[in-house]
Amino acid sequence: MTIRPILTVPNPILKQVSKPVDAVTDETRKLMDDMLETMYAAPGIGLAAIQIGVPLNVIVMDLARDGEPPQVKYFVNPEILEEADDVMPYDEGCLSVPDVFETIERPERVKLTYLDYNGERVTEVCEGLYATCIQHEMDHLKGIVFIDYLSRLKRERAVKKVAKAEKMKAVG
Ligand code: K1U
Ligand code: ZN
Repeated sequence: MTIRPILTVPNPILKQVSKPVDAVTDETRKLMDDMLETMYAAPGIGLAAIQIGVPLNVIVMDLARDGEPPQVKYFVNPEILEEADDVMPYDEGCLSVPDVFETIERPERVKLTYLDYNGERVTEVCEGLYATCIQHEMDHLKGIVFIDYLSRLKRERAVKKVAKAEKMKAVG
């Protein structure tokens, strides 16, 4: 498994719309393995393939808290079938916008269908953080980053903060 670099805003690749996967193959599984390793190393609780520069509809997630056994989930070609009218606010972060957290409201429950690691179809209802995280990750597949929901001022401030932190990292 390989840890791959995570793209950060304002990289234009993050704006790309990802494409469906034709079939879940060993190549797809290798991508998912690398994504999981990359997500754990960051560390994060979710990752979309476009965040490592691969424009495919693939997401990995593990919402287990410290000390809990892993709850790894793999999503290929996820689709939301239904969403609740009620919304839930959550202080979201994003590995592509490091050290920026903002409250975003999303439907608190969604019905989801996707292919798993073995290419089997799964349809389930998710709620709470699971619902928030899958919607955040599915936004990445559409080229949307959570700061796109903020005011222009807040978004530009977030992008500047990331650029400044990366400049500082580069000069050591
Ligand atoms: O960049 C990403 O898409 C991953 C992102 C997922 C997410 C977090 C919160 C709300 C919605 C989606 C992250 O994982 S940010 C890092 C994070 O939340 C975290 C990191 C370590 C421990 C616990 C949480
Ligand atoms: Zn994100």
